[in-house]
Amino acid sequence: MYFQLSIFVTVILVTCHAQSLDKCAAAPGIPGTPGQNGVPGRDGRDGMKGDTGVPGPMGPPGGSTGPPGRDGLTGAPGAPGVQGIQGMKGDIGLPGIPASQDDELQHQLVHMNKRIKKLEGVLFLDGKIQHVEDKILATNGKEVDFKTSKATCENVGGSIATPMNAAENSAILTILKLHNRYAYLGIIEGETPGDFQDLGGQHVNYTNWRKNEPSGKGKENCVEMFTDGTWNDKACNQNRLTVCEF
Ligand SMILES: [Ca+2]
Repeated sequence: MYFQLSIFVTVILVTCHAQSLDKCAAAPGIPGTPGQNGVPGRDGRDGMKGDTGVPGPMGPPGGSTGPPGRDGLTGAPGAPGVQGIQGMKGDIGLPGIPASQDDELQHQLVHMNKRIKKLEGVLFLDGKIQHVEDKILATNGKEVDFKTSKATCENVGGSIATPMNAAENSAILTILKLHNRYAYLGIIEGETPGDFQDLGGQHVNYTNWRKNEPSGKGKENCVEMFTDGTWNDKACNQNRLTVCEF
Protein backbone atom coordinates (compact mmCIF):
# COMPACT_ATOMS: atom_id res chain seq x y z
CA MET A 1 0.00 0.00 0.00
CA TYR A 2 2.69 2.41 1.09
CA PHE A 3 4.65 1.41 -1.98
CA GLN A 4 1.78 2.32 -4.35
CA LEU A 5 1.25 5.75 -2.71
CA SER A 6 5.00 6.53 -3.08
CA ILE A 7 4.92 5.74 -6.75
CA PHE A 8 1.83 8.00 -7.21
CA VAL A 9 3.57 10.98 -5.43
CA THR A 10 6.73 10.45 -7.43
CA VAL A 11 4.85 10.41 -10.73
CA ILE A 12 3.04 13.67 -9.82
CA LEU A 13 6.29 15.37 -8.80
CA VAL A 14 8.09 14.29 -11.96
CA THR A 15 5.19 15.36 -14.19
CA CYS A 16 4.89 18.75 -12.48
CA HIS A 17 8.67 19.31 -12.54
CA ALA A 18 8.73 18.77 -16.26
CA GLN A 19 6.19 21.61 -16.88
CA SER A 20 6.12 25.34 -16.18
CA LEU A 21 5.57 26.31 -12.52
CA ASP A 22 2.49 28.39 -13.51
CA LYS A 23 0.67 25.40 -14.82
CA CYS A 24 1.44 23.06 -12.02
CA ALA A 25 -1.75 22.32 -9.94
CA ALA A 26 -1.38 21.66 -6.20
CA ALA A 27 -2.36 18.22 -4.96
CA PRO A 28 -5.22 18.04 -2.31
CA GLY A 29 -4.03 17.33 1.18
CA ILE A 30 -5.22 14.59 3.45
CA PRO A 31 -8.50 15.60 5.39
CA GLY A 32 -7.90 16.37 9.03
CA THR A 33 -9.71 14.69 11.92
CA PRO A 34 -13.21 16.18 13.01
CA GLY A 35 -13.11 18.79 15.80
CA GLN A 36 -14.76 18.31 19.23
CA ASN A 37 -18.38 19.59 19.92
CA GLY A 38 -18.60 23.14 21.34
CA VAL A 39 -20.31 23.97 24.72
CA PRO A 40 -24.22 24.38 24.63
CA GLY A 41 -25.55 27.90 23.75
CA ARG A 42 -27.62 30.00 26.23
CA ASP A 43 -31.44 29.64 26.43
CA GLY A 44 -33.40 31.87 24.01
CA ARG A 45 -36.06 34.42 25.19
CA ASP A 46 -39.64 33.28 26.14
CA GLY A 47 -41.95 32.77 23.15
CA MET A 48 -45.53 34.32 22.75
CA LYS A 49 -48.36 32.96 24.90
CA GLY A 50 -50.11 30.01 23.22
CA ASP A 51 -53.92 29.49 22.76
CA THR A 52 -55.99 27.94 25.53
CA GLY A 53 -55.98 24.18 25.20
CA VAL A 54 -59.15 22.05 24.94
CA PRO A 55 -60.71 20.98 28.28
CA GLY A 56 -59.24 17.84 29.63
CA PRO A 57 -61.34 14.70 30.30
CA MET A 58 -63.41 14.46 33.45
CA GLY A 59 -61.35 13.19 36.34
CA PRO A 60 -62.15 10.07 38.37
CA PRO A 61 -65.04 10.28 40.91
CA GLY A 62 -64.31 11.11 44.47
CA GLY A 63 -63.26 14.76 44.16
CA SER A 64 -64.81 17.43 46.41
CA THR A 65 -67.80 19.54 45.14
CA GLY A 66 -66.82 22.74 43.40
CA PRO A 67 -68.21 26.19 44.31
CA PRO A 68 -71.85 27.00 43.14
CA GLY A 69 -72.21 28.29 39.56
CA ARG A 70 -73.70 31.70 38.71
CA ASP A 71 -77.52 32.20 38.55
CA GLY A 72 -79.15 31.17 35.21
CA LEU A 73 -81.44 33.41 33.07
CA THR A 74 -84.92 34.31 34.39
CA GLY A 75 -87.51 31.69 33.34
CA ALA A 76 -90.92 32.36 31.60
CA PRO A 77 -93.89 33.29 33.89
CA GLY A 78 -95.79 30.31 35.20
CA ALA A 79 -99.50 29.57 34.47
CA PRO A 80 -102.12 31.43 36.62
CA GLY A 81 -103.03 29.65 39.79
CA VAL A 82 -106.52 28.31 40.49
CA GLN A 83 -109.06 30.73 41.93
CA GLY A 84 -109.15 30.84 45.67
CA ILE A 85 -112.17 30.02 47.80
CA GLN A 86 -114.69 32.82 48.27
CA GLY A 87 -114.25 34.62 51.54
CA MET A 88 -116.87 34.75 54.25
CA LYS A 89 -119.63 37.31 54.15
CA GLY A 90 -118.71 40.48 55.97
CA ASP A 91 -120.63 42.03 58.84
CA ILE A 92 -123.65 44.21 58.12
CA GLY A 93 -122.74 47.87 58.11
CA LEU A 94 -124.21 50.52 60.33
CA PRO A 95 -127.71 51.73 59.35
CA GLY A 96 -127.69 54.81 57.13
CA ILE A 97 -129.94 57.84 57.27
CA PRO A 98 -133.37 57.35 55.59
CA ALA A 99 -133.43 59.09 52.20
CA SER A 100 -136.30 61.29 53.35
CA GLN A 101 -134.14 62.62 56.20
CA ASP A 102 -130.96 62.98 54.16
CA ASP A 103 -130.90 66.71 53.52
CA GLU A 104 -127.96 66.51 51.14
CA LEU A 105 -129.65 63.79 49.04
CA GLN A 106 -132.95 65.66 48.97
CA HIS A 107 -131.16 68.80 47.85
CA GLN A 108 -129.50 66.90 44.99
CA LEU A 109 -132.82 65.34 43.88
CA VAL A 110 -134.53 68.72 43.74
CA HIS A 111 -131.61 70.09 41.74
CA MET A 112 -131.72 67.15 39.29
CA ASN A 113 -135.49 67.47 38.76
CA LYS A 114 -135.14 71.15 37.97
CA ARG A 115 -132.32 70.39 35.58
CA ILE A 116 -134.34 67.69 33.75
CA LYS A 117 -137.34 70.01 33.42
CA LYS A 118 -135.11 72.63 31.86
CA LEU A 119 -133.72 70.13 29.34
CA GLU A 120 -137.23 68.95 28.46
CA GLY A 121 -138.19 72.57 27.87
CA VAL A 122 -135.26 73.02 25.48
CA LEU A 123 -136.20 69.89 23.52
CA PHE A 124 -139.89 70.75 23.46
CA LEU A 125 -139.14 74.29 22.24
CA ASP A 126 -137.29 72.84 19.25
CA GLY A 127 -140.07 70.32 18.52
CA LYS A 128 -137.80 67.40 19.45
CA ILE A 129 -140.19 65.96 22.02
CA GLN A 130 -143.83 65.95 23.07
CA HIS A 131 -144.77 64.96 26.59
CA VAL A 132 -148.08 63.84 27.91
CA GLU A 133 -148.41 62.87 31.56
CA ASP A 134 -145.47 60.53 32.19
CA LYS A 135 -144.77 59.74 28.55
CA ILE A 136 -142.25 61.51 26.36
CA LEU A 137 -142.69 61.11 22.60
CA ALA A 138 -140.00 61.75 20.02
CA THR A 139 -139.04 60.97 16.42
CA ASN A 140 -135.75 60.61 14.56
CA GLY A 141 -137.43 61.98 11.42
CA LYS A 142 -136.85 58.77 9.45
CA GLU A 143 -139.42 56.74 7.51
CA VAL A 144 -139.00 52.97 7.67
CA ASP A 145 -141.18 49.85 7.77
CA PHE A 146 -142.92 48.71 10.95
CA LYS A 147 -140.30 46.13 11.93
CA THR A 148 -137.43 48.62 11.63
CA SER A 149 -139.35 51.36 13.38
CA LYS A 150 -140.12 49.04 16.31
CA ALA A 151 -136.48 47.94 16.57
CA THR A 152 -135.23 51.53 16.38
CA CYS A 153 -137.30 52.54 19.39
CA GLU A 154 -136.36 49.45 21.41
CA ASN A 155 -132.66 49.97 20.71
CA VAL A 156 -132.78 53.32 22.50
CA GLY A 157 -134.74 52.06 25.49
CA GLY A 158 -138.21 53.06 24.32
CA SER A 159 -141.03 51.48 22.34
CA ILE A 160 -142.97 52.44 19.24
CA ALA A 161 -145.64 55.02 20.16
CA THR A 162 -148.89 53.42 21.36
CA PRO A 163 -151.66 55.88 22.28
CA MET A 164 -153.68 54.72 25.29
CA ASN A 165 -156.06 57.68 25.32
CA ALA A 166 -157.03 60.82 23.41
CA ALA A 167 -154.32 62.94 25.06
CA GLU A 168 -151.56 60.57 23.96
CA ASN A 169 -153.09 60.31 20.48
CA SER A 170 -153.00 64.10 20.29
CA ALA A 171 -149.34 64.29 21.36
CA ILE A 172 -148.37 61.82 18.60
CA LEU A 173 -150.47 63.78 16.12
CA THR A 174 -148.48 66.94 16.96
CA ILE A 175 -145.29 65.20 15.81
CA LEU A 176 -146.94 63.91 12.62
CA LYS A 177 -148.11 67.39 11.72
CA LEU A 178 -144.63 68.86 12.30
CA HIS A 179 -143.20 66.34 9.81
CA ASN A 180 -146.34 66.05 7.63
CA ARG A 181 -145.96 62.25 7.63
CA TYR A 182 -148.00 59.23 8.70
CA ALA A 183 -146.62 56.94 11.40
CA TYR A 184 -147.05 53.32 12.45
CA LEU A 185 -148.41 52.79 15.95
CA GLY A 186 -147.43 50.04 18.39
CA ILE A 187 -150.61 48.13 17.56
CA ILE A 188 -150.95 44.98 15.43
CA GLU A 189 -153.74 42.66 14.40
CA GLY A 190 -154.06 39.46 16.38
CA GLU A 191 -154.83 36.01 15.02
CA THR A 192 -158.51 36.91 14.92
CA PRO A 193 -159.09 39.45 12.09
CA GLY A 194 -160.24 42.77 13.47
CA ASP A 195 -158.74 42.07 16.92
CA PHE A 196 -156.04 44.72 17.37
CA GLN A 197 -153.60 44.41 20.24
CA ASP A 198 -150.72 46.33 21.75
CA LEU A 199 -147.23 44.78 21.46
CA GLY A 200 -147.74 43.05 24.80
CA GLY A 201 -150.62 41.06 23.29
CA GLN A 202 -153.36 42.99 25.12
CA HIS A 203 -156.53 43.96 23.25
CA VAL A 204 -156.59 47.76 22.86
CA ASN A 205 -159.50 49.57 24.46
CA TYR A 206 -158.80 53.00 23.06
CA THR A 207 -159.05 53.32 19.26
CA ASN A 208 -159.49 56.20 16.80
CA TRP A 209 -160.30 54.47 13.51
CA ARG A 210 -161.13 56.54 10.46
CA LYS A 211 -164.59 55.95 9.05
CA ASN A 212 -164.90 52.49 7.40
CA GLU A 213 -161.64 51.29 9.01
CA PRO A 214 -160.30 48.80 9.84
CA SER A 215 -160.98 47.38 6.39
CA GLY A 216 -158.22 44.80 5.87
CA LYS A 217 -160.10 41.81 7.30
CA GLY A 218 -156.84 40.15 8.30
CA LYS A 219 -154.84 41.40 5.29
CA GLU A 220 -153.60 44.63 6.86
CA ASN A 221 -151.91 43.74 10.11
CA CYS A 222 -150.33 47.08 11.13
CA VAL A 223 -151.93 50.39 12.09
CA GLU A 224 -150.95 53.81 10.81
CA MET A 225 -152.01 57.23 12.05
CA PHE A 226 -152.94 59.87 9.49
CA THR A 227 -152.17 63.56 9.89
CA ASP A 228 -155.65 64.17 11.23
CA GLY A 229 -155.08 61.70 14.08
CA THR A 230 -157.36 58.94 12.75
CA TRP A 231 -156.18 55.35 12.30
CA ASN A 232 -156.10 52.95 9.37
CA ASP A 233 -155.11 49.30 9.29
CA LYS A 234 -152.26 48.96 6.78
CA ALA A 235 -149.69 46.46 5.46
CA CYS A 236 -146.51 46.52 7.62
CA ASN A 237 -144.02 47.02 4.78
CA GLN A 238 -144.67 50.69 4.02
CA ASN A 239 -142.25 53.45 5.02
CA ARG A 240 -143.68 55.50 7.88
CA LEU A 241 -142.26 58.06 10.31
CA THR A 242 -140.69 56.47 13.38
CA VAL A 243 -142.24 57.86 16.58
CA CYS A 244 -141.12 56.39 19.90
CA GLU A 245 -142.45 56.76 23.41
CA PHE A 246 -140.34 56.72 26.58
CA1 LIG B 1 -157.21 49.83 5.96
